[in-house]
Amino acid sequence: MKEKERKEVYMKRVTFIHAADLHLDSPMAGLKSLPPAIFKKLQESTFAAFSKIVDTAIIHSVDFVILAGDLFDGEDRSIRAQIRFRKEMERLAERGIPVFAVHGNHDHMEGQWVHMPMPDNVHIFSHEVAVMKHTVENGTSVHLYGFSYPRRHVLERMIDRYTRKDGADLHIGILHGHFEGSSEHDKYAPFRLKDLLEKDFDYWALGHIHKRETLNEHPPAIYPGNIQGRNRKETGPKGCYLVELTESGAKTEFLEASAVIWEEAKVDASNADSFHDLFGMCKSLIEDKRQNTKGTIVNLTLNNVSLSGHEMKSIANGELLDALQEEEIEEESFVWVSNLAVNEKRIWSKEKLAYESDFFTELFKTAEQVADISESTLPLYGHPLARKYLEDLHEEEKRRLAGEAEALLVDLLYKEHA
Ligand SMILES: [Mn+2]
Repeated sequence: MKEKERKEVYMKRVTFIHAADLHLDSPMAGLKSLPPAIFKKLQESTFAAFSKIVDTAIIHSVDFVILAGDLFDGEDRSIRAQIRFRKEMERLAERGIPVFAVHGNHDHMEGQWVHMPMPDNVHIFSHEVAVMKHTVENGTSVHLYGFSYPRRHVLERMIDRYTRKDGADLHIGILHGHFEGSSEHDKYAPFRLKDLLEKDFDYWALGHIHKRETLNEHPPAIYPGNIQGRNRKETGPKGCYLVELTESGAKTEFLEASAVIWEEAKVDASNADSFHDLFGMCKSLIEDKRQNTKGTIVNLTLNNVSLSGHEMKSIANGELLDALQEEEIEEESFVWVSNLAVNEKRIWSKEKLAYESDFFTELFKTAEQVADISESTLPLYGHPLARKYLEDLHEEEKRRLAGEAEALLVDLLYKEHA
């Protein structure tokens, strides 16, 4: 009994913040068409989000902070970004909060940059997997394992070089790398879940994949995602994890930090009988999306739109989008519709057409088989100049494009057929 009591009193426990993919000073390229005030807010957003994470660390007075790679967006690490980063590190230093960080494929060590020294509380892992020991105020000791990218392309299975080293109460792996099974990121320092679990660590602080994901619960293996969305593909709230780790398990909590949120939204326009109705629907969606002290950029899709010819024409001309943007005051909690896609109500039903005509049955079958549209996009993606500016298409986008092509074709044929 006594033994048990003592164990409870001396329970080994640490608290920390786990963040990754800060991409500080991300240039937000390709978004210059936004109104200047919003563009400026976006350019500032990676810093604002990081500042909020440091606030969180201070408010919760955590034992330490882990940054799992891609601290800076560019391999040249702008001086502005380093100064801002150092200021945040100094705020943590004043409170005696250490930081354990690795560099990733974006801020790898081979880049040319003006070297700005960091305060002593900042511990950066070198290019070989190493162990750092840290003992927190309550006496709990931790081994932290990690490495920084010596160059951009690290294709080796770095996970094989992580080995648990006895001599600490808790063991935390920091790894900026590619989880085999996810497809949208470069396959650097790949690993499987099995590899992580075999190491017998208490927590895996992952980085590299920008979408938040918990790969495993016990022990936690977490991608916190990036701290601020940088384009329309990086949707939803972004932030960091607050972790309380003990010998018997972990409590994890996601905390939002982003200054601007990207969103995809849909409006079902079936009941809109006029341009005015549709405008009202869009306006009320915009008010639903509005958040306190935070901007929102929305990509809006209107479905089942069926209005008179000239109303459809004015929407196609961009007048609806203009009207929505015009009403928006560029203040802190803005909701900016940056893109408007319109899907007309279909005057044909797929089932009915397929039932009535062998021709359409054949067409739908063919369309389904065109799951891989890479052949059609080859001329574009094969073009050396165009390729530089294009990102690879997600599976979802490919399906959407194939669906749109099918609808376009049927619309055309249906009109002839009818
Ligand atoms: Mn990244």
